[in-house]
Amino acid sequence: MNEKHRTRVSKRLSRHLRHDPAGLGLTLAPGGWVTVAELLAALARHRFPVSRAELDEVVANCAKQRFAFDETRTLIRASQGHSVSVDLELSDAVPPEILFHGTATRFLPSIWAEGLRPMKRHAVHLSATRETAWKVGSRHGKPVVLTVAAGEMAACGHAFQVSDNGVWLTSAVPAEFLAE
Ligand code: HQG
Repeated sequence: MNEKHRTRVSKRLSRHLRHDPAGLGLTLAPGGWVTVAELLAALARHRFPVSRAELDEVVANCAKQRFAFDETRTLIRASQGHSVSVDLELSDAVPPEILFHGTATRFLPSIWAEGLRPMKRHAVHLSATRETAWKVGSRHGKPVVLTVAAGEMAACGHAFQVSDNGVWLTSAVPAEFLAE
């Protein structure tokens, strides 16, 4: 499989496992899981055939580890990034003292006014490193990295979870916990 095709398959998986399972006639089970067999059958029905070996290759080669199998390797899910309402059934975790959020400068006025909101996703996504946050912010325009006082937030009762691929999730970040 060449890289171009891997990227096509990965984008298609993101679309259906994060945003539009119904477009393939799928429903995400609790945890965000679908069975691999149903996913592959649905993709084939929609003229996008992917073999099990190709799926394994895409999951293994994704630099951001966007997708994960369960321990039986019969279920698959997106590790984060969902816009459909989903309970990933992740346990609450104690965040590091500081986390980072990369965004575009044009969003700052609104962010200072109302804090970070999940917007179209099910949670606010936070990065463990400034570098990753910078890359995330660059996707939206002129990047800026905000620091999030995650330790203080946790002490105030805000819950955090960490996805299988190391992205920190929380439902909202009030502006008082943010700094530029
Ligand atoms: C911004 C990628 C105005 C927020 C990445 C962001 C990540 C506000 C944008 C994952 C706001 C939403 C998620 C407010 C937040 N007013 N703008 N109150 N609150 N925003 O794409 O965090 O490559 O939904 O700052 O690596 O950029 O897809 O979220 O700029 O982990 O695997 O609204 O997606 O992963 O944008 O990215 P997004 P995100 P993948």
